[in-house]
Formats: sequence, structure tokens, C-alpha cells
Amino acid sequence: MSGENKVLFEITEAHLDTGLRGFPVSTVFTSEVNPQDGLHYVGYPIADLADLDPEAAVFLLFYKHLPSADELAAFKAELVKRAKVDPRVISLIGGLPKEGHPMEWMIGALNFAGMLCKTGNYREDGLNVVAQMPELVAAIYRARAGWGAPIESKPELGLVENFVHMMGVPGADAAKLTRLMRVFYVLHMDHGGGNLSTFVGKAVASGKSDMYASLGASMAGLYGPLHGRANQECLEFLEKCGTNDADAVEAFVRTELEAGRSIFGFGHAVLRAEDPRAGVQYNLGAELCADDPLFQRAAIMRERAVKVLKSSPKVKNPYPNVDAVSGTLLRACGLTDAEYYTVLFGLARCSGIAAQIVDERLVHRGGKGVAIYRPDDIPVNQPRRRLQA
Ligand code: CMX
Repeated sequence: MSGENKVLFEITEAHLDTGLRGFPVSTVFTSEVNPQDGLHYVGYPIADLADLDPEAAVFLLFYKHLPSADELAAFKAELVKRAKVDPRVISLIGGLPKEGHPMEWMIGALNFAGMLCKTGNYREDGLNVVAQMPELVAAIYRARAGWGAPIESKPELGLVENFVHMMGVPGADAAKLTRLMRVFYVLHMDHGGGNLSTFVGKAVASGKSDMYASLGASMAGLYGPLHGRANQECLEFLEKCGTNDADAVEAFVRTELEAGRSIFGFGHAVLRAEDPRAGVQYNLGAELCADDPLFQRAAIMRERAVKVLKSSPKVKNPYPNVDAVSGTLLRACGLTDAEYYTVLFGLARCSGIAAQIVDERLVHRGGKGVAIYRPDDIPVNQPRRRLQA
């Protein structure tokens, strides 16, 4: 059978309550996650794109081709024009309670920005969010970490360069942090359409909620420790290991696994090989912080944790994922508080989710957009009954 009646997959009772695992629920134009060779943006392997201008990668996800030099210059100028955040959003961020997790602040910031800045046009708002996220995230960092008043935005520096400028990280080497954040941004922008945060953002937008509210909801998904917050957990896991002796590292991993705890930074729901984004970051670490003891420990884990996980019959993928070393690099480049790492992930990921929302709302089905999400469910233990017999 071919065409739209072709059977794509079969659902059995065993699939119920497995979180839609593996069901193709949508078509996606921005990226693909292949179990063997990992993430591709519009057909390009992610490792090939790692050193691209972040703005060129955003352009690729929004317009589905790499920009020419003229297109890139025009796109950068457009982002500069869109970058100014309403000062009322920044002052609302400054009043948030320090008890909140940085991701809770980010969800709030997106909703404040929506209240004050949205146009209601998905493409306009999508590009505005991309341009405004650096200022929002820098404001979150500075206010919550107590680093002082916001630093004036200079969007003409470039998306990531301006972010590092506005962060004003105490004691950090700005050039080193910029080098890291440019790669980090490109690697974390998009990861297919079925991951939790992207799926949630697109589902919320399918009810015609605006771009900012949809991205706020998607960031609530990213906040979870099994999803975006794993990068924070990974750094804490490496610190807990506490040794750089390879045999002791291996023993630590074995003990953690036997105790039923996660080996953070390893394994994946889709990938069945080392995540190429991990490979890029190990190489970047060798360039930026080869002497850092935590980076050296992460390099030992790359070999020894894989060895231990391979011995577990239930683990389908024993290899490093994107989070295996990302926190180590952020820490080595001056961003020492792991609680903020998911916000940095969100800063980048909002670009890919926004591009996918634009496609689903304005491009799919000949421009009509994907219908409102409405999967079915199966009622259980609900026999028909009445209040009065
Ligand atoms: N540490 C401990 N146990 C692991 C494991 C790991 N790194 N990877 C898999 N397992 C376990 C699973 O918990 C599951 O156990 P149960 O059968 O008892 O439930 C079993 O092995 C089979 O799991 P799987 O099919 O191989 O992997 P899942 O799709 O269920 O889980 C993931 C994927 C990422 C949640 C899991 O590998 C994990 O918990 N890793 C550690 C956390 C982490 O690094 N997360 C970052 C993910 C990065 C990303 O999503 O890009």
C-alpha cells in the first residue's frame, strides 16, 4: 500500500502508557535524530555545523537552507532590530523570588514577554524570541545570582557575543566563554520533533496559543530532570564520583548502577551510538580545558562508564549523550553554578522549537497548519454508573 493509507506503525496494548515512545506523531522539517549517526539539521550532520555562526544555524532551521553571505548579513541585522526587550519585562524578572529554580524564572520571563511584546504572528514572534532570549537569560542570571544590575544590550555584537557581554560573568574569560557558548548554542538548538519540550510546545501552539505561551509551556517540559535538567544532574554526578583514578571511577559507576541510580550523561531513548554532540564537546574540552581535573574525569568516564553500562543487559545505549561533558565545559569556562545549565539549554532550544512551531502553524498542510493535537485514550476502570439507581 502506498500514499496516505500506507500503514506506518502498529499499536498494541503493550504500547499503552509508554509515553508515545517511538510513535511517529508528526512530520518535521528542521532536524532528524538517527539512532546510529545522531542529529542532523535539515540534512547536515551536527558535527559539521558545530563551528557555524549561531545566526546561520538559526537561519537554517527557519528557512531550511544555509544562508549566503548576503542573506546572513541581512538576517543578523534583522535579529539586531528585534533584540530589544521591553524594560518592564526585565524589571518583572528582577522581582522574582530567589527560591525559584532558574527554569521557573525562564518560564515566567517568557510569559511576561508574551504579555508585553507579542504580535500574535508566529513567524514574527518566533524571530523576536530568538533575538530577545539572550537579554532575558542574562537578566535571569544577573538578578538571581546577585551579580548586579542588568548590563546594557549591544545586539550588534552578535547573538552569543552579546549574551556573554550582558552576562558579565565574574572572573570569566569572555573569549573562552564565547567560544564555548557559540558551539553550545548550535548543538542544543533542535533535536527532532518528538522530544518532550518540542512536542509540548507544538501541542500548545496547535490550540492557537501564541508563540510566547507555547514556548513557556515547552520550557516547563525542559525543566524536568529526565529531560533538560539532566545537564545539571550530570555535573553533580561527576562531582560525586570524587576521583580521577580510572579503576575507582569504574567501581563508582558500578556501585551507582547496582544501587539502581542513573549514570548521568550516558544512554539515550533514540540514539544507539555515542551522541556526536558529545564528541564535539569532548574535542572542545581538549581545546579549552584539557588540564581541568573534572574534564579529565569526564574523559575517563567516557571509557569506563561505557564499559560498565555495556555489561548491563537492559541498557540499550551505553554511550555518552549530549550532557556527558557539557556542564564540565561550562564550569571550566566560568559558569560554575549547575542550577543554571538548563536555562542555557533553553536559550538555544527555544530557537528550534520556535522554528518548528512556525512550520506547524504556517507551513504544514499547504499552509493550513497541523490540526489541534487530540490523541485518543482508553478509559479503564470506569464502569457506567448513575448517582441514583
Ligand atoms: N543509567 C542507569 N540506568 C540506565 C541508563 C543509565 N545511563 N540508561 C538506561 N538505563 C536503564 C533504564 O532506566 C531502563 O531501566 P528499567 O528497565 O529498569 O526502567 C533500562 O536501562 C532500559 O533503558 P533504555 O531503553 O536503554 O533507555 P530509556 O529510553 O528508558 O532512557 C535515558 C533513556 C536517557 C532516560 C536513560 O538512558 C537515562 O536515564 N540516562 C541517564 C540520564 C541522562 O543522562 N539523561 C540525558 C539524556 C540526554 C538526551 O535526552 O539527549
